[in-house]
Amino acid sequence: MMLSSISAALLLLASVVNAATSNGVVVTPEYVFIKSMQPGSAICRVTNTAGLSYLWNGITWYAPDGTAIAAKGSQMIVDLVYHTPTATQKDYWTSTLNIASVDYTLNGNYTCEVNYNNVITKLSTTIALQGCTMNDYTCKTGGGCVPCNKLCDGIDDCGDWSDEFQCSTGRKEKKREKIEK
Ligand SMILES: [Ca+2]
Repeated sequence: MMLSSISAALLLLASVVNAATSNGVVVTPEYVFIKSMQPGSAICRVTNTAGLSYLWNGITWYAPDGTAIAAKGSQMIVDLVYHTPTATQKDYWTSTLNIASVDYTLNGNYTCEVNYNNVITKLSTTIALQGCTMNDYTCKTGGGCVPCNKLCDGIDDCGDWSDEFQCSTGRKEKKREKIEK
């Protein structure tokens, strides 16, 4: 009994990791909240569903102003790493966007554009300094910011469930109690 409730809680935690997914492409996290002058990063992952050569190189990250990040110099760096298949999963690539230190000028939506087997997929992640605008909710733990439309949507965007607390329906509070037990 004890074990099953623990694994149920773990399953619930695993299902609330922020991620944007489309066409076998995943960008995590969907929101990156960081302190001023701290590094920020997000990962774009592409599963090799069509069995292409490991030499495939079809990931481009774009900065909020629309320029490809490879051309941006030392402040923003992207890589592309091939991961060999295992008995249980297909091979895949990851491209990590690393921003050495973030100031307000670097806040915004970063887009991972994937050209895989003639299908183009674009997924974004939002990188923002901590310290919220009037349109955001400030998380209780860590002070991250969550857009108001992410409040009470059943997803733990803050990481401490504070964006799912004190919701009028009470439905999400039940979910929160489950985790705490
Ligand atoms: Ca939420």
